[in-house]
Amino acid sequence: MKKELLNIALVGNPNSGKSTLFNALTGLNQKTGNFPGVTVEKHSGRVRIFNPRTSERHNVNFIDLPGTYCLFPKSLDELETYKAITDRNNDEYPDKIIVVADASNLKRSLLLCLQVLDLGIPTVLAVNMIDLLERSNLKLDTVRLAAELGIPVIPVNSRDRKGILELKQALFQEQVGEARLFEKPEQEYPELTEELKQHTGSVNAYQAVLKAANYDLLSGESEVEGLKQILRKHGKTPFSLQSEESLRRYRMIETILDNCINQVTITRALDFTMKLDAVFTHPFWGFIIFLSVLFVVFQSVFSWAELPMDWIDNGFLMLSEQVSALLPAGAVNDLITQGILPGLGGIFMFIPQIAILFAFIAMLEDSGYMARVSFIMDRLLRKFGINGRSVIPLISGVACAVPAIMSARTIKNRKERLLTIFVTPLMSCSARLPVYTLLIAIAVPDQEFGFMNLKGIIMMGLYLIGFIAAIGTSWVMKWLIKSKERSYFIMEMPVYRMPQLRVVGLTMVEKVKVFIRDAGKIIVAISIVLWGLSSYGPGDRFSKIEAHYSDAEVVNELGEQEAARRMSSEKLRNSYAGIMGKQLEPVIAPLGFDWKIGIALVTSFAAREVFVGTMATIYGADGEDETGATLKARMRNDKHDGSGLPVFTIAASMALILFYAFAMQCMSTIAVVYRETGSRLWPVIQFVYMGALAWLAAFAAYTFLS
Ligand SMILES: Nc1nc2c(ncn2[C@@H]2O[C@H](COP(=O)(O)OP(=O)(O)OP(=O)(O)O)[C@@H](O)[C@H]2O)c(=O)[nH]1
Ligand SMILES: [Mg+2]
Repeated sequence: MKKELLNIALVGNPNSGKSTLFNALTGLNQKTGNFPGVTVEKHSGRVRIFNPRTSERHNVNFIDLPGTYCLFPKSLDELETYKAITDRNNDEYPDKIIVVADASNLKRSLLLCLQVLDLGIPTVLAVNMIDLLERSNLKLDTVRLAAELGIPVIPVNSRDRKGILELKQALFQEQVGEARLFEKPEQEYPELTEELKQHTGSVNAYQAVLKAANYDLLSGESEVEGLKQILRKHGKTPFSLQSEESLRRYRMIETILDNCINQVTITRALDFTMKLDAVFTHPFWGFIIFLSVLFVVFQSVFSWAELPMDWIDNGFLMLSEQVSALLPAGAVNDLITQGILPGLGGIFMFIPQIAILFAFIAMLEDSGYMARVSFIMDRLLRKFGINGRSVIPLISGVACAVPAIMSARTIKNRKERLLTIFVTPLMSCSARLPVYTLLIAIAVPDQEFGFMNLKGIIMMGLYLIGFIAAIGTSWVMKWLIKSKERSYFIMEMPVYRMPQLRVVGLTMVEKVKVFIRDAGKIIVAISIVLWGLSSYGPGDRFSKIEAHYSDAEVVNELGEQEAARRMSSEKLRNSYAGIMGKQLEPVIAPLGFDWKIGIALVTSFAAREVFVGTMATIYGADGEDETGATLKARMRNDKHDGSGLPVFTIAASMALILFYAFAMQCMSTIAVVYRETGSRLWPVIQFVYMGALAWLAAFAAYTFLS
């Protein structure tokens, strides 16, 4: 019987260290960060745990949940937690719960803890961040607290993995399961409770009352109607039930804590935090510091990555040459050395930039600075229909729109949440980075202004343009969506912490792995298809071209090299891919794009970064004379068919950059918007809107600059 799977859920206030503890318990690598609302979805992980009492091993499924302040959920992430621990029909309904409390914020943590205890699920209290208490003068009597609550209370430090073993053992202590109940609805309002118990079919009185206090979250029409009537009959509302209960609980908690804590002083961490915040959240200096932080990030992404990027780029070139010499000449050789390897090389050279970008974001998140940015941006964003809560989705959008859109779950106001979801994909994500970098390298000259680099400045400008487009769009949209909900911004400011090298390093490695895997997969597939499409053409076009250019007279006139070059570029133009690109020309010619760019636009609809791989494949298939030249050089030397003018002029490159800045070229984002809004309309509007914006911006840039 003991062999079956035990579900153990981690429940606690936001930012109390649940995910850190989850990682310590399971050895997994869930995302953590020093601001409330990091986890917005439940995650689980299985391990075997040794029970010292019976010497048996148990299969345990630990469940990490989004943070919540109490069991009266106000946002989607809190609702997820509420459902996970109150809905008996869910697969992972917990057999036991670990309440994770932040030791420096015990009072508030205990409110949730008492509510959980009254649900009647066996519970252990983990008092986390005990290191913060130890550093201050505060003494917590955990033995006494355990006696007051009737459950095991284990001090832990999840960050340094202290107390984890004790916590695991406590899960199997006798005491678990004999907790005392705190709310007594049967005494408080006997008749109401009895009716609610009957109506909901719940044996536990508190669960019945909780359901009534949250009836607006239920979906069953008839059940809700019934609950409404019962409450009306007894002169109660969900709000009155919620506030009366919280008041009673806080009174109890005061007494409990008086007995367990010896002295209340400000902790040193808090003191330090207050001093830093005087500057970081200052209405003027706060902004200046934020802008400087951004500046340093972009300059570093650009300059530190330059050297390793060149190494990777050249490494792949050498690899192609080696492989080409090794394999027998023929179609397979061409496919690998002109299709797949250039495609992969084109994208893998961006690993250094992606790694640096993610390392910076991880540091901002882990230090607690992100919450301050939300605070200083709140006033500004309000004018545009969103608020400080939207900062986290917007800034995470710089890494990737998919998790960023999910993090909008913490936004309580529905309208603000929709607006945030709508505009987040306009922020420049890391998939745009390769496209920008390549095009900037082609179009922008190397120039230093003191310690600043022109390319870095343009890159930063592009991020700024993304942000301006996002808030501008939000400003327009705010007039279109109706809402009567009040908007407010409450976010707890966590104490500052030194970012952990391990967390930053792991995030970096993890993100690079995902990037290589995801991009690698699509790029190999697309390179193969694209190579096929660009190496073959309809009918006898190819054989005619070959015949023409192998004619002795033509070869004599042009010279051997030039004839070969013209032949392959003629072939590409007449290949299936070339014909496809040509068909697009009427739409994209006004933007200064030729048919080769047209091909890249088509392939990168699945994901933007495919642009670079496609360019590498196309320019690999074109022009024999330049083998050994990098993609950058080949693109820079490319000429328009008729006029012989360069393809990648400043005007056309800028137009292309802006197109990629605004167009919605990401399947994963479309899918996640659909999932998070539960509507097909939103992703469709977003796709059309961003496409139109992209076209117009590119058109304006091209017309203006040329
Ligand atoms: N000093 C100290 N810091 C900790 C400890 N446990 C976690 N932290 C830090 O607290 C912050 C929050 O940790 P998370 O694990 O993301 O918190 P969470 O409860 O999962 O937060 P949400 O998912 O937002 O609800 C991180 O910066 C952790 O490094 C601890 O025992 N001591
Ligand atoms: Mg978490």
